[in-house]
Parts: sequence; structure tokens; C-alpha cells
Amino acid sequence: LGMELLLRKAVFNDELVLHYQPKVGGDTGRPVGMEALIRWKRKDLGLISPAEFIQVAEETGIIVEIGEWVLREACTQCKKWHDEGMPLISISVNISAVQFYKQKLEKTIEEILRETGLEAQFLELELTESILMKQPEEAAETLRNLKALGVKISIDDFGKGFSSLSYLKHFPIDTIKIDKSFIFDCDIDKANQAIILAVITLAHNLELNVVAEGVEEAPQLMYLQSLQCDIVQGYYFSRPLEKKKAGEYLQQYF
Ligand code: G
Ligand code: G
Ligand code: NA
Ligand code: MN
Repeated sequence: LGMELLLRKAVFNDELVLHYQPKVGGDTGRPVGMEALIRWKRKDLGLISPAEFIQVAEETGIIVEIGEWVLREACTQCKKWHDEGMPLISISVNISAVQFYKQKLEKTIEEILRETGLEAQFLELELTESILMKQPEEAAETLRNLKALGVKISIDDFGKGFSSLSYLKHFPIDTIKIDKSFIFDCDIDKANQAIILAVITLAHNLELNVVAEGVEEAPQLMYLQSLQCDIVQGYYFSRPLEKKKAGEYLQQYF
């Protein structure tokens, strides 16, 4: 109860901030995108991780308001970077189940794109398999509407859940993001290597892009590069950065 009230005040009092984690080209090492990751800045406790409040936000429904704020803030920031002459990166936004299945997510996103002036092709939504499998028919319809706007769709944490592969045929997706649990020791773990090879081969044969998240060390990057992984992300390149630092990161690649 206390948490819900505090969250409502947080939305109202501008206590939410976005940090941005770079995604870089597997071959070039240059930034191709930023993932927006929310944090709650509390005067008493400092930065609070979404792991500690997203679930409560979902249960109380306040995630819808928070999610809209995240989309608007992320699109505004990405447009600003473009206007400043930064590399034409895309912005990735994590979408929760409640937000995804809310009526007319497409309308909200269309409005935010119009308002912020960001071209749809530069907005990518990160959705987990479990979100899509909750109500596959409705999900497919929403995805088709989002694709019609020109927005990109990425499957986050791929391989972590228990869902089937058949949805890769039926859902109009652009990108598969391999879960970090397969990546952290992929320079030495044979099972994870087999899984990563299979996922990259599958994705490329379906003409999907592949992102590896959670790349922390050079040997993991080298293994992923040897398999032509399209995009890589992780602490090896950068931790999530506050807005100003994220701009400085991009500026190096002007
Ligand atoms: O950045 P961090 O490792 O603290 O993120 C923890 C979790 O919170 C991740 O699962 C991430 O996807 C999720 N998350 C971060 N930002 C958002 C957001 O804006 N919306 C939603 N729904 N989840 C987010
Ligand atoms: O659920 P999602 O994949 O959106 O969560 C992303 C989370 O992973 C964020 O909380 C982010 O801070 C974290 N993260 C990003 N890069 C790395 C990394 O290299 N290693 C680990 N362990 N976590 C990472
Ligand atoms: Na994500
Ligand atoms: Mn993920």
C-alpha cells in the first residue's frame, strides 16, 4: 500500500528518470541504439532499481502511466540526439504485459511519435516471449498495428522462458535478443555456445536481427563476433548511463 502511494507521487513529482545503455554493432563497435531503463530517484533512498518497483506498478495498474511517461521521455531524448547531429541511433523501450494489453497501445504510441517528431523506424519495443504468449491472438493483432506504424519489435530475454518457437513465424518481429544467462560464460561454456549458435542461425534464416545482451568481457564478444552476431550490449561496452553521460558517449562517435 505504501509503495503504491509513493509511486503515484513519484510520477507526479518527476522522481522517475531514464538511464540509457548503448547497443553497438557487433562488427563495428559503433553505437546503433540505446535502451531506456527506468530508475526511481528518491530523496531519502537514492536510485531505486525497477526490479524493486515494476511488479508493484504492474499490480496496481500505475505501470500504464509510468510506461507512457517512459515512451514519451525516451522518444523525446532520441529525437534530441538526432537533432544534435549524433549518430542516427534507435531507442529501445521495455514494455510490460499490462501496458501491452491495455486498449490502444498503438494509438498512444502513434500520438507520442507525432508529438515528439521521432520517426517510427527509430523506436523499438522490447517485449518478452511470455507477454506475447499470454494472449497470442490479441498480441498478433497489436503487433500488426504497431508494425503498420513503422515501429520495430524485439523479443527480449529470448530463450529464458518456456514458450514455443512457432510464434516466430506468426508474429511480425524484427529482432531477437538472446537472454544474458546464455552470454555471460559463452567463451567457455559448450552448452551455451550450442544454444547461441542455434539461435543466431535460426534468426538469420528467418531474416531477423540478433542482439546479445550481458556482454561483460572481451572473450565473449570475440565468440559472438565469430558467429556474426549483429548487435551486442553489456557492461563491456557501457553500463546504463544517465542522460548527460549517454549523450557524451554518443558524442565520441559524431
Ligand atoms: O536496468 P535494470 O537491470 O535495473 O532493469 C531491471 C528490470 O527492469 C529489467 O527486466 C528491465 O527490463 C526492467 N525495466 C527497466 N526499465 C523498464 C521500463 O521502462 N519499463 C518496464 N516495463 N520495465 C523496465
Ligand atoms: O530484462 P532486461 O533484459 O530489459 O534487463 C536488462 C537488465 O540487464 C538491466 O537491468 C541492465 O542493467 C542489466 N544489464 C545490462 N548489461 C548487463 C551486463 O553486461 N551484465 C549483467 N549482469 N547485467 C546487465
Ligand atoms: Na530489455
Ligand atoms: Mn533482456
